[in-house]
Amino acid sequence: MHIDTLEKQWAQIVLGICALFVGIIMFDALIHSVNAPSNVETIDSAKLHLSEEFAEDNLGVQQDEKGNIMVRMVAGRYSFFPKKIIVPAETKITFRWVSIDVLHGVHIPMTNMSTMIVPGFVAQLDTSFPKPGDYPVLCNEYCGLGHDHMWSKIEVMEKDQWNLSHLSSADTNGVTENE
Ligand SMILES: [Cu+2]
Repeated sequence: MHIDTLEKQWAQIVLGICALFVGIIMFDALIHSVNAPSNVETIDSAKLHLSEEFAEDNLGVQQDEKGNIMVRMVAGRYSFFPKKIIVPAETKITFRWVSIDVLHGVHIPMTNMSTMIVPGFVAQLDTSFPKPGDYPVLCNEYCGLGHDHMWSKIEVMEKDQWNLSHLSSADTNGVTENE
């Protein structure tokens, strides 16, 4: 079969572009751990307050005996609850998000945190904050008239300081011990 030289060159350019895109996706997935959320877990969104895990007292930051940090958050029109949490920088943190009403999204700039929060499902993601500071938590799925105002804040502390504040102010700031 005869293929024109010019056509061959264009085919090579197209294949090259495809290879570049696949390369970028692989690089982000393997090096920056930017992956599609893969946790599938259901929950009754209408009964979150009655559920053991997402009852009000249980929200926010918790740390188990091994030192693993888990954050449980509820999204509802038009905020994320608890309104403010404090976590350490440069530490792996597991976030579990649920919605109390409609579809929401959560995006935290400078991290890999960007996922939908689908009612009826638990969105779980591991992330870490590169440096101390205030990080905005933004809803990136249109959820109603107040969507523009749907945001909250995560305060990220120096790793060493966080341990101290965690011990000294256990019951404030939404920081509690895990039973
Ligand atoms: Cu929203």
